[in-house]
Amino acid sequence: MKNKITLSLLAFFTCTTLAINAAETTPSNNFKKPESAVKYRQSAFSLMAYNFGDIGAMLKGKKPYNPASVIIRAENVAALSKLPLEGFIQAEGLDQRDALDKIWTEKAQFNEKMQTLQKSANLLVVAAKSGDKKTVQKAFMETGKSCKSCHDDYKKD
Ligand code: ASC
Repeated sequence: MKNKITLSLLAFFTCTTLAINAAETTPSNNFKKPESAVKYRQSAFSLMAYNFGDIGAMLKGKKPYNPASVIIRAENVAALSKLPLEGFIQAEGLDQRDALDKIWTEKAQFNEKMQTLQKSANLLVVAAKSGDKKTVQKAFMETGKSCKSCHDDYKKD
């Protein structure tokens, strides 16, 4: 009985702590003006494309394949993939650049796609650390698919 109570308490505190940590990972935004949000997300996407693109260049043989560089690039992509979502805000008269309006009416689906990107980028890090080029190739394609899936639905072409 005592053990059961201890376990329940432990489960309760663990869940509460996890919930608090999850809330901490999505800070409320600190943009001074709405345009800064657009700039922020576009910068994150640019940096992601640069780092992701370099893995692509190595996989395609456009430059020598360097497993240590792939790990660094993949870690950068994974960290950067957490950033853009914060920059998707709505404001009166804000030029949303290449973001389609339906992002706002389908925000839950959009958020989910951003999470899929984050998950695939995390798997790209795992793949990179395996040191196996074929595994990296597969994870790279999966991450690229996550990018494309969101572009197809939510990006002006
Ligand atoms: C890239 C890049 C993207 C994605 C996308 C994948 O290298 O800049 O936006 O991959 O093209 O389909």
